[in-house]
Amino acid sequence: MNTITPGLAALPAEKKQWFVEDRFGMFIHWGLYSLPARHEWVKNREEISTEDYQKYFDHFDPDLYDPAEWAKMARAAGMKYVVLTTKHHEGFCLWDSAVTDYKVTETPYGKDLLGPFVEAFRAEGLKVGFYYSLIDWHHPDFPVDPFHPQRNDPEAARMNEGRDISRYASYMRDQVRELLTGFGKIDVIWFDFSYPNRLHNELPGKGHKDWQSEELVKLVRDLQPEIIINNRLDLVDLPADVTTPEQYVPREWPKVKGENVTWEACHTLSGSWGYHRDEDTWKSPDQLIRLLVDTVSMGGNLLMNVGPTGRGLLDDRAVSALDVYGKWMKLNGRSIYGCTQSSLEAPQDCRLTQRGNRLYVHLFSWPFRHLHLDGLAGKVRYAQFLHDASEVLIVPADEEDPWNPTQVKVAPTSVTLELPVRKPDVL
Ligand code: JFZ
Repeated sequence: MNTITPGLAALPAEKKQWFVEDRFGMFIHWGLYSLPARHEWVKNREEISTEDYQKYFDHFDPDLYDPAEWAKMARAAGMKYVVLTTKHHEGFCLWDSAVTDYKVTETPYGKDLLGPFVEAFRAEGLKVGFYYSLIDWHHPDFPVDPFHPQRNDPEAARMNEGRDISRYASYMRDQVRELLTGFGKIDVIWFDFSYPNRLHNELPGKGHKDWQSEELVKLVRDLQPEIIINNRLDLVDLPADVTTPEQYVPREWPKVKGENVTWEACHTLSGSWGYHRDEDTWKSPDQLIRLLVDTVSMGGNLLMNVGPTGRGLLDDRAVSALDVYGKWMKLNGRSIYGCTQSSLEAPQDCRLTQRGNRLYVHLFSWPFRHLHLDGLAGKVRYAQFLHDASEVLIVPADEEDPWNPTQVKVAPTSVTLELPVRKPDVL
Protein backbone atom coordinates (compact mmCIF):
# COMPACT_ATOMS: atom_id res chain seq x y z
CA MET A 1 0.00 0.00 0.00
CA ASN A 2 1.20 3.47 -0.83
CA THR A 3 0.43 6.20 1.60
CA ILE A 4 -0.61 9.23 -0.34
CA THR A 5 0.61 12.63 0.72
CA PRO A 6 -2.30 14.83 1.84
CA GLY A 7 -3.34 17.14 -0.97
CA LEU A 8 -2.46 14.59 -3.61
CA ALA A 9 -5.31 12.09 -3.27
CA ALA A 10 -7.36 11.42 -6.39
CA LEU A 11 -10.90 12.72 -6.71
CA PRO A 12 -13.55 10.43 -5.22
CA ALA A 13 -15.85 8.76 -7.75
CA GLU A 14 -18.86 10.94 -6.92
CA LYS A 15 -16.96 14.06 -8.03
CA LYS A 16 -16.40 12.42 -11.39
CA GLN A 17 -20.02 11.44 -11.84
CA TRP A 18 -20.76 14.31 -14.23
CA PHE A 19 -17.77 13.34 -16.33
CA VAL A 20 -18.67 9.70 -16.84
CA GLU A 21 -22.31 10.64 -17.50
CA ASP A 22 -21.43 13.26 -20.10
CA ARG A 23 -19.28 10.84 -22.10
CA PHE A 24 -18.58 13.14 -25.04
CA GLY A 25 -16.44 16.25 -25.15
CA MET A 26 -14.76 18.59 -27.61
CA PHE A 27 -11.00 19.00 -27.67
CA ILE A 28 -9.73 22.19 -29.29
CA HIS A 29 -6.13 22.65 -30.42
CA TRP A 30 -5.53 26.25 -31.29
CA GLY A 31 -2.37 28.28 -31.28
CA LEU A 32 0.25 29.85 -33.53
CA TYR A 33 0.62 26.50 -35.34
CA SER A 34 -2.79 27.12 -36.90
CA LEU A 35 -1.04 29.58 -39.24
CA PRO A 36 1.58 27.28 -40.83
CA ALA A 37 -1.37 24.83 -40.89
CA ARG A 38 0.85 21.79 -41.19
CA HIS A 39 0.68 20.11 -37.76
CA GLU A 40 0.94 21.49 -34.23
CA TRP A 41 4.39 19.89 -33.97
CA VAL A 42 5.66 21.87 -36.96
CA LYS A 43 8.27 23.70 -34.88
CA ASN A 44 9.71 20.36 -33.80
CA ARG A 45 9.30 18.53 -37.10
CA GLU A 46 10.90 21.24 -39.20
CA GLU A 47 13.36 22.21 -36.46
CA ILE A 48 12.29 25.83 -36.67
CA SER A 49 14.21 28.31 -34.53
CA THR A 50 12.34 30.66 -32.21
CA GLU A 51 13.35 33.58 -34.47
CA ASP A 52 11.91 31.90 -37.55
CA TYR A 53 8.75 30.91 -35.68
CA GLN A 54 8.18 34.56 -34.74
CA LYS A 55 6.35 35.29 -38.03
CA TYR A 56 3.36 33.27 -36.81
CA PHE A 57 3.18 35.36 -33.66
CA ASP A 58 3.47 38.54 -35.72
CA HIS A 59 0.58 37.43 -37.94
CA PHE A 60 -1.73 35.96 -35.33
CA ASP A 61 -5.02 37.79 -35.82
CA PRO A 62 -8.11 35.55 -35.66
CA ASP A 63 -10.54 38.26 -36.72
CA LEU A 64 -13.44 35.82 -37.14
CA TYR A 65 -13.10 34.26 -33.69
CA ASP A 66 -16.55 33.84 -32.17
CA PRO A 67 -16.50 31.38 -29.28
CA ALA A 68 -20.31 31.50 -29.02
CA GLU A 69 -20.40 29.95 -32.49
CA TRP A 70 -17.99 27.16 -31.45
CA ALA A 71 -19.96 26.51 -28.30
CA LYS A 72 -23.22 26.21 -30.25
CA MET A 73 -21.61 23.75 -32.64
CA ALA A 74 -20.22 21.67 -29.78
CA ARG A 75 -23.60 21.54 -28.10
CA ALA A 76 -25.38 20.69 -31.33
CA ALA A 77 -22.92 17.82 -31.83
CA GLY A 78 -23.98 16.42 -28.46
CA MET A 79 -20.76 17.35 -26.69
CA LYS A 80 -21.07 18.18 -23.00
CA TYR A 81 -17.65 19.54 -22.14
CA VAL A 82 -14.72 21.19 -23.83
CA VAL A 83 -10.95 21.15 -23.35
CA LEU A 84 -8.95 23.97 -24.94
CA THR A 85 -5.17 24.25 -25.38
CA THR A 86 -4.42 27.32 -23.26
CA LYS A 87 -0.75 26.72 -24.10
CA HIS A 88 0.61 23.98 -26.36
CA HIS A 89 4.22 22.81 -26.75
CA GLU A 90 5.14 25.95 -28.72
CA GLY A 91 4.66 27.93 -25.47
CA PHE A 92 2.19 30.50 -26.82
CA CYS A 93 -0.52 31.51 -24.31
CA LEU A 94 -4.13 32.22 -25.25
CA TRP A 95 -4.66 34.38 -22.18
CA ASP A 96 -3.09 37.54 -20.82
CA SER A 97 -0.54 35.86 -18.57
CA ALA A 98 1.41 38.15 -16.26
CA VAL A 99 4.56 36.04 -16.44
CA THR A 100 5.26 36.10 -20.19
CA ASP A 101 4.97 38.30 -23.26
CA TYR A 102 4.52 35.25 -25.45
CA LYS A 103 0.76 35.62 -25.38
CA VAL A 104 -2.20 36.60 -27.48
CA THR A 105 -2.50 40.10 -26.08
CA GLU A 106 0.90 40.96 -27.61
CA THR A 107 -0.08 39.74 -31.09
CA PRO A 108 -1.96 41.86 -33.67
CA TYR A 109 -5.18 40.41 -32.25
CA GLY A 110 -4.35 42.15 -29.00
CA LYS A 111 -7.11 40.73 -26.80
CA ASP A 112 -7.59 37.87 -24.38
CA LEU A 113 -9.16 34.80 -26.02
CA LEU A 114 -9.72 32.67 -22.98
CA GLY A 115 -12.17 34.74 -20.92
CA PRO A 116 -14.72 35.00 -23.76
CA PHE A 117 -14.17 31.33 -24.53
CA VAL A 118 -14.98 30.16 -21.03
CA GLU A 119 -18.03 32.40 -20.87
CA ALA A 120 -19.38 31.25 -24.23
CA PHE A 121 -19.11 27.54 -23.47
CA ARG A 122 -20.60 27.91 -20.02
CA ALA A 123 -23.48 29.82 -21.56
CA GLU A 124 -24.22 26.76 -23.72
CA GLY A 125 -24.16 24.57 -20.62
CA LEU A 126 -20.83 22.86 -21.29
CA LYS A 127 -18.24 22.14 -18.65
CA VAL A 128 -14.86 23.75 -19.30
CA GLY A 129 -11.41 22.19 -19.23
CA PHE A 130 -7.93 23.60 -19.83
CA TYR A 131 -5.15 21.76 -21.61
CA TYR A 132 -1.76 23.01 -20.42
CA SER A 133 1.45 21.78 -22.02
CA LEU A 134 4.26 20.72 -19.72
CA ILE A 135 6.53 20.91 -22.72
CA ASP A 136 7.52 24.44 -23.72
CA TRP A 137 9.71 25.08 -26.74
CA HIS A 138 9.78 28.81 -26.17
CA HIS A 139 10.65 29.26 -22.51
CA PRO A 140 14.33 30.22 -22.02
CA ASP A 141 14.71 27.88 -19.03
CA PHE A 142 13.29 24.83 -20.78
CA PRO A 143 16.30 22.61 -21.62
CA VAL A 144 16.79 21.31 -25.14
CA ASP A 145 15.70 17.66 -25.00
CA PRO A 146 14.79 14.85 -27.42
CA PHE A 147 11.62 16.61 -28.57
CA HIS A 148 13.00 20.12 -28.74
CA PRO A 149 13.14 21.84 -32.14
CA GLN A 150 16.86 22.52 -31.56
CA ARG A 151 17.69 18.92 -30.55
CA ASN A 152 19.96 18.43 -33.57
CA ASP A 153 21.67 21.76 -33.33
CA PRO A 154 25.42 21.19 -32.75
CA GLU A 155 25.13 23.97 -30.17
CA ALA A 156 22.37 22.15 -28.21
CA ALA A 157 24.60 21.27 -25.26
CA ARG A 158 25.93 24.82 -25.05
CA MET A 159 22.39 26.20 -25.30
CA ASN A 160 21.50 24.30 -22.17
CA GLU A 161 24.10 26.11 -20.10
CA GLY A 162 22.29 28.32 -17.67
CA ARG A 163 18.85 26.85 -18.42
CA ASP A 164 17.26 26.03 -15.09
CA ILE A 165 14.26 23.78 -15.25
CA SER A 166 13.26 24.53 -11.66
CA ARG A 167 12.67 28.14 -12.73
CA TYR A 168 10.48 26.76 -15.52
CA ALA A 169 8.58 24.57 -13.03
CA SER A 170 7.86 27.64 -10.96
CA TYR A 171 6.73 29.49 -14.13
CA MET A 172 4.28 26.65 -14.78
CA ARG A 173 2.88 26.98 -11.26
CA ASP A 174 2.45 30.72 -11.78
CA GLN A 175 0.57 30.08 -15.00
CA VAL A 176 -1.58 27.30 -13.59
CA ARG A 177 -2.44 29.59 -10.70
CA GLU A 178 -3.57 32.24 -13.18
CA LEU A 179 -5.63 29.72 -15.12
CA LEU A 180 -7.30 28.30 -12.04
CA THR A 181 -8.03 31.58 -10.30
CA GLY A 182 -8.90 33.92 -13.16
CA PHE A 183 -11.70 32.08 -14.97
CA GLY A 184 -14.09 30.73 -12.34
CA LYS A 185 -14.68 27.04 -11.76
CA ILE A 186 -12.66 24.90 -14.14
CA ASP A 187 -13.77 21.29 -14.50
CA VAL A 188 -10.77 19.54 -16.07
CA ILE A 189 -7.05 20.20 -16.33
CA TRP A 190 -5.21 18.27 -18.99
CA PHE A 191 -1.41 18.32 -18.60
CA ASP A 192 0.66 17.13 -21.56
CA PHE A 193 3.03 15.21 -21.35
CA SER A 194 5.94 13.30 -19.75
CA TYR A 195 8.70 11.22 -21.34
CA PRO A 196 10.96 10.27 -18.48
CA ASN A 197 13.10 7.85 -20.48
CA ARG A 198 15.83 8.59 -22.95
CA LEU A 199 14.42 8.44 -26.44
CA HIS A 200 15.90 8.11 -29.90
CA ASN A 201 18.83 10.41 -29.18
CA GLU A 202 21.09 10.83 -26.23
CA LEU A 203 19.38 13.72 -24.53
CA PRO A 204 17.48 12.84 -21.33
CA GLY A 205 13.68 13.02 -21.27
CA LYS A 206 11.51 14.78 -18.72
CA GLY A 207 9.26 13.56 -15.96
CA HIS A 208 7.78 14.36 -12.59
CA LYS A 209 11.06 15.57 -11.10
CA ASP A 210 11.47 18.12 -13.86
CA TRP A 211 7.88 19.38 -13.75
CA GLN A 212 7.76 19.13 -9.94
CA SER A 213 4.50 17.33 -10.56
CA GLU A 214 3.62 16.80 -6.90
CA GLU A 215 3.79 20.54 -6.26
CA LEU A 216 1.70 21.17 -9.34
CA VAL A 217 -0.98 18.70 -8.29
CA LYS A 218 -1.11 20.13 -4.76
CA LEU A 219 -1.56 23.59 -6.19
CA VAL A 220 -4.33 22.44 -8.53
CA ARG A 221 -6.18 20.56 -5.79
CA ASP A 222 -5.85 23.54 -3.52
CA LEU A 223 -7.20 26.05 -6.06
CA GLN A 224 -9.90 23.84 -7.61
CA PRO A 225 -10.78 20.98 -5.25
CA GLU A 226 -13.29 19.44 -7.66
CA ILE A 227 -11.22 19.57 -10.84
CA ILE A 228 -10.38 16.40 -12.78
CA ILE A 229 -6.62 15.99 -13.41
CA ASN A 230 -5.38 13.69 -16.17
CA ASN A 231 -2.57 11.17 -15.94
CA ARG A 232 0.30 12.64 -17.92
CA LEU A 233 2.36 14.09 -15.08
CA ASP A 234 4.47 10.95 -14.64
CA LEU A 235 3.15 10.40 -11.12
CA VAL A 236 3.35 6.64 -11.44
CA ASP A 237 2.44 5.81 -7.86
CA LEU A 238 -0.43 8.25 -7.62
CA PRO A 239 -3.84 7.30 -8.92
CA ALA A 240 -4.87 9.83 -11.59
CA ASP A 241 -8.46 11.02 -11.97
CA VAL A 242 -8.55 10.01 -15.61
CA THR A 243 -6.39 7.90 -17.92
CA THR A 244 -6.04 9.27 -21.44
CA PRO A 245 -5.19 6.88 -24.29
CA GLU A 246 -4.62 8.78 -27.49
CA GLN A 247 -5.54 8.04 -31.13
CA TYR A 248 -6.02 4.46 -30.11
CA VAL A 249 -9.00 2.21 -29.34
CA PRO A 250 -8.22 -0.18 -26.48
CA ARG A 251 -9.44 -3.78 -26.65
CA GLU A 252 -11.01 -3.62 -23.23
CA TRP A 253 -11.65 -1.26 -20.35
CA PRO A 254 -8.18 0.15 -19.45
CA LYS A 255 -6.83 -0.97 -16.10
CA VAL A 256 -4.31 0.38 -13.64
CA LYS A 257 -3.01 -2.19 -11.15
CA GLY A 258 -5.74 -4.56 -12.28
CA GLU A 259 -8.61 -2.15 -11.65
CA ASN A 260 -10.86 -0.53 -14.22
CA VAL A 261 -10.09 3.20 -14.31
CA THR A 262 -11.98 6.29 -15.38
CA TRP A 263 -10.76 6.88 -18.91
CA GLU A 264 -11.07 9.23 -21.82
CA ALA A 265 -9.94 8.49 -25.35
CA CYS A 266 -8.90 11.47 -27.43
CA HIS A 267 -8.99 11.40 -31.20
CA THR A 268 -8.47 13.70 -34.14
CA LEU A 269 -10.87 14.21 -37.04
CA SER A 270 -7.96 14.01 -39.46
CA GLY A 271 -4.47 13.16 -38.20
CA SER A 272 -3.10 16.38 -36.83
CA TRP A 273 -4.55 18.10 -33.75
CA GLY A 274 -3.83 21.60 -34.94
CA TYR A 275 -5.49 22.86 -38.12
CA HIS A 276 -3.86 21.13 -41.08
CA ARG A 277 -4.84 22.46 -44.46
CA ASP A 278 -3.53 19.68 -46.70
CA GLU A 279 -4.23 16.57 -44.71
CA ASP A 280 -6.29 13.97 -46.52
CA THR A 281 -6.97 11.54 -43.71
CA TRP A 282 -10.35 12.71 -42.44
CA LYS A 283 -12.36 10.01 -40.73
CA SER A 284 -15.54 8.81 -42.39
CA PRO A 285 -18.94 9.33 -40.73
CA ASP A 286 -19.01 5.64 -39.94
CA GLN A 287 -15.61 5.78 -38.23
CA LEU A 288 -16.60 8.85 -36.24
CA ILE A 289 -19.66 7.11 -34.81
CA ARG A 290 -17.83 3.86 -34.17
CA LEU A 291 -15.15 5.65 -32.17
CA LEU A 292 -17.80 7.02 -29.86
CA VAL A 293 -19.72 3.76 -29.51
CA ASP A 294 -16.59 1.65 -29.10
CA THR A 295 -15.35 3.95 -26.37
CA VAL A 296 -18.57 4.04 -24.35
CA SER A 297 -19.01 0.28 -24.79
CA MET A 298 -15.75 -0.08 -22.83
CA GLY A 299 -16.75 2.41 -20.17
CA GLY A 300 -14.85 5.43 -21.52
CA ASN A 301 -15.35 9.00 -22.66
CA LEU A 302 -14.54 10.38 -26.09
CA LEU A 303 -12.79 13.73 -26.43
CA MET A 304 -13.01 14.53 -30.15
CA ASN A 305 -10.69 17.21 -31.47
CA VAL A 306 -11.15 20.16 -33.78
CA GLY A 307 -8.41 22.53 -34.93
CA PRO A 308 -9.70 26.01 -35.72
CA THR A 309 -8.02 28.03 -38.47
CA GLY A 310 -5.84 31.07 -38.00
CA ARG A 311 -8.89 33.25 -38.57
CA GLY A 312 -10.76 31.52 -35.79
CA LEU A 313 -13.16 29.37 -37.79
CA LEU A 314 -13.80 25.66 -37.94
CA ASP A 315 -13.30 24.67 -41.55
CA ASP A 316 -16.01 22.89 -43.55
CA ARG A 317 -14.57 19.43 -43.02
CA ALA A 318 -14.70 19.87 -39.26
CA VAL A 319 -18.19 21.33 -39.43
CA SER A 320 -19.41 18.31 -41.45
CA ALA A 321 -17.93 15.93 -38.90
CA LEU A 322 -19.69 17.76 -36.09
CA ASP A 323 -22.91 17.56 -38.10
CA VAL A 324 -22.50 13.79 -38.31
CA TYR A 325 -22.31 13.61 -34.54
CA GLY A 326 -25.19 16.04 -34.10
CA LYS A 327 -27.52 14.10 -36.33
CA TRP A 328 -26.60 10.79 -34.74
CA MET A 329 -26.65 11.99 -31.15
CA LYS A 330 -30.04 13.57 -31.52
CA LEU A 331 -31.49 10.13 -32.17
CA ASN A 332 -29.04 7.94 -30.30
CA GLY A 333 -27.72 10.08 -27.47
CA ARG A 334 -29.67 7.96 -25.01
CA SER A 335 -27.32 5.08 -25.78
CA ILE A 336 -24.33 7.27 -24.85
CA TYR A 337 -25.11 9.64 -21.97
CA GLY A 338 -24.96 7.93 -18.60
CA CYS A 339 -24.20 4.62 -20.30
CA THR A 340 -21.33 2.28 -19.69
CA GLN A 341 -20.02 -1.17 -20.51
CA SER A 342 -22.51 -4.03 -20.25
CA SER A 343 -21.59 -7.23 -18.47
CA LEU A 344 -23.22 -9.17 -21.31
CA GLU A 345 -21.22 -10.37 -24.23
CA ALA A 346 -21.92 -8.54 -27.48
CA PRO A 347 -23.04 -10.54 -30.53
CA GLN A 348 -20.69 -10.55 -33.50
CA ASP A 349 -20.12 -7.09 -35.03
CA CYS A 350 -22.12 -5.45 -32.26
CA ARG A 351 -21.30 -3.24 -29.31
CA LEU A 352 -23.33 -3.00 -26.14
CA THR A 353 -23.88 0.00 -23.94
CA GLN A 354 -26.06 -0.08 -20.88
CA ARG A 355 -27.75 2.26 -18.50
CA GLY A 356 -29.43 0.57 -15.56
CA ASN A 357 -31.57 -2.23 -16.97
CA ARG A 358 -31.73 -0.72 -20.44
CA LEU A 359 -29.43 -2.39 -22.93
CA TYR A 360 -28.43 -0.69 -26.19
CA VAL A 361 -27.27 -2.92 -29.03
CA HIS A 362 -25.20 -1.11 -31.67
CA LEU A 363 -25.05 -3.12 -34.90
CA PHE A 364 -21.86 -2.37 -36.82
CA SER A 365 -22.96 -4.68 -39.62
CA TRP A 366 -26.49 -5.71 -40.48
CA PRO A 367 -27.35 -9.38 -39.91
CA PHE A 368 -29.93 -11.22 -41.98
CA ARG A 369 -33.26 -10.97 -40.17
CA HIS A 370 -32.31 -12.31 -36.76
CA LEU A 371 -30.16 -11.05 -33.94
CA HIS A 372 -29.38 -13.51 -31.17
CA LEU A 373 -28.58 -12.19 -27.73
CA ASP A 374 -27.00 -14.75 -25.46
CA GLY A 375 -27.79 -14.98 -21.79
CA LEU A 376 -30.96 -12.94 -21.96
CA ALA A 377 -33.64 -15.66 -22.02
CA GLY A 378 -36.69 -14.48 -20.14
CA LYS A 379 -35.10 -11.11 -19.37
CA VAL A 380 -36.20 -8.91 -22.26
CA ARG A 381 -39.57 -7.29 -21.71
CA TYR A 382 -39.62 -5.14 -24.79
CA ALA A 383 -37.34 -4.30 -27.70
CA GLN A 384 -37.36 -1.30 -30.00
CA PHE A 385 -35.24 0.66 -32.39
CA LEU A 386 -33.79 3.73 -30.80
CA HIS A 387 -34.03 6.07 -33.79
CA ASP A 388 -37.82 5.81 -34.26
CA ALA A 389 -39.07 3.85 -31.23
CA SER A 390 -40.53 1.21 -33.54
CA GLU A 391 -41.04 -2.18 -31.97
CA VAL A 392 -38.61 -4.98 -32.70
CA LEU A 393 -40.38 -8.31 -32.29
CA ILE A 394 -39.01 -10.98 -30.02
CA VAL A 395 -39.14 -14.45 -31.51
CA PRO A 396 -41.04 -16.62 -29.02
CA ALA A 397 -38.73 -19.28 -27.65
CA ASP A 398 -41.34 -21.94 -27.12
CA GLU A 399 -43.38 -21.70 -30.32
CA GLU A 400 -42.33 -23.31 -33.51
CA ASP A 401 -43.49 -21.92 -36.80
CA PRO A 402 -45.68 -24.72 -38.22
CA TRP A 403 -44.90 -23.61 -41.76
CA ASN A 404 -41.18 -23.92 -41.32
CA PRO A 405 -40.15 -25.58 -38.10
CA THR A 406 -36.46 -25.39 -38.87
CA GLN A 407 -36.48 -21.67 -39.57
CA VAL A 408 -35.58 -20.10 -36.25
CA LYS A 409 -34.06 -22.02 -33.41
CA VAL A 410 -33.89 -20.07 -30.24
CA ALA A 411 -31.27 -21.42 -27.89
CA PRO A 412 -32.74 -21.92 -24.43
CA THR A 413 -30.48 -19.28 -22.93
CA SER A 414 -30.78 -16.61 -25.61
CA VAL A 415 -33.28 -14.15 -27.00
CA THR A 416 -33.78 -13.71 -30.72
CA LEU A 417 -34.93 -10.43 -32.22
CA GLU A 418 -36.59 -10.13 -35.57
CA LEU A 419 -35.00 -7.40 -37.66
CA PRO A 420 -36.23 -6.01 -40.96
CA VAL A 421 -34.34 -7.41 -43.92
CA ARG A 422 -33.25 -3.94 -44.90
CA LYS A 423 -31.33 -1.81 -42.47
CA PRO A 424 -33.32 1.33 -41.66
CA ASP A 425 -31.76 4.28 -43.42
CA VAL A 426 -30.16 5.97 -40.45
CA LEU A 427 -26.48 6.33 -39.88
C1 JFZ B 1 0.27 15.03 -27.20
C2 JFZ B 1 0.71 16.24 -27.99
O1 JFZ B 1 2.06 16.13 -28.29
C3 JFZ B 1 -0.14 16.40 -29.22
O2 JFZ B 1 0.26 17.52 -29.96
C4 JFZ B 1 -1.57 16.55 -28.79
O3 JFZ B 1 -1.72 17.71 -28.00
C5 JFZ B 1 -2.01 15.32 -28.01
C6 JFZ B 1 -3.39 15.43 -27.45
O4 JFZ B 1 -1.12 15.07 -26.93
O5 JFZ B 1 0.69 13.90 -27.91
C7 JFZ B 1 1.18 12.78 -27.38
C8 JFZ B 1 1.36 12.57 -26.05
C9 JFZ B 1 1.85 11.34 -25.59
C10 JFZ B 1 2.15 10.36 -26.51
C11 JFZ B 1 1.95 10.57 -27.85
C12 JFZ B 1 1.48 11.77 -28.27
N1 JFZ B 1 2.64 9.13 -26.07
O6 JFZ B 1 2.84 8.95 -24.86
O7 JFZ B 1 2.83 8.23 -26.89
